[in-house]
Amino acid sequence: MLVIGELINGMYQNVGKAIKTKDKSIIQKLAKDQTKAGASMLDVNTGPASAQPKDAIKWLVETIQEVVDTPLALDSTKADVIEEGLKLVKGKAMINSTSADDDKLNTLIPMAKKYNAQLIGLAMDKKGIPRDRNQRSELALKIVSACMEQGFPLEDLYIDPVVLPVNVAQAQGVEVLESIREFKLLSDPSPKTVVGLSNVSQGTKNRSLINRTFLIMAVGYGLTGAIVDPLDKELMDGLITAELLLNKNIYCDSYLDAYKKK
Ligand code: THG
Repeated sequence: MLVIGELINGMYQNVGKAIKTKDKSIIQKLAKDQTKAGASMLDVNTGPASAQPKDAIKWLVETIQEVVDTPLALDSTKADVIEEGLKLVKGKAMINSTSADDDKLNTLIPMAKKYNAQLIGLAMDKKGIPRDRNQRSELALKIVSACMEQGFPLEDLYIDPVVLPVNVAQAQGVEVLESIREFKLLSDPSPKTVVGLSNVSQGTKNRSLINRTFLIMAVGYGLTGAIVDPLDKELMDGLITAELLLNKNIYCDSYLDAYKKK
């Protein structure tokens, strides 16, 4: 499972403030702590409020790379902001994300090729958030086809079925789970799958429990990547145990420690 740490996101108050005041210590602590907790990639998002997102992403990438080598997922709806980050990233980066819209696909797939980056394709388009599994698979197929036409390696593609909060979109949970299974049939090799897990619990009172339960279920449906809070120890332990029970890891008595160390 590709574990992507979600905590460097301007949506969080402490991170938004750190970006404004150029406080490196907060960002660098989050980079180190998430990596130590088992994240194998870090999501980097300047947040919706950032007035100068290009400057902000440059500063974030440089600040993070001063203290860790963990690969970065550059998370923005603006292609030019992502490209500013890509220019500075040292290892193999991830573009988070393109939608299924033609203009986005025609900008971000070539960008991913140019910088040899991985790419997340969201199963949504300008018409809005998908209604059910069929609409998600239709949009996912459009993304997979565009990657094939443009010669982008499917090994580097992750499709995101778009997770919605359970308190306002309760029927979408099972649609997302079934989509994860259906996406695997779209190509050979199958596209990988990723979710923004914490979306599912936004606005609820049992965030950690809801996140953990949904993640374990999604692993059962074949999920291969997740943007999560890796500092949630019970979440990480549940994830590692789910993969163990699916025979993806080899059992030993100290498997939790062993798999956290990678
Ligand atoms: N898919 C992809 N990328 C994504 C998402 C996705 N990136 C962003 C997001 N969704 C995943 N990351 C987060 C990060 C934080 C929260 C949810 C998802 C979150 N934040 C608190 C909240 O809104 O309640 C912030 C609270 C605070 O201020 O402390 O829940 O789906 N590809």
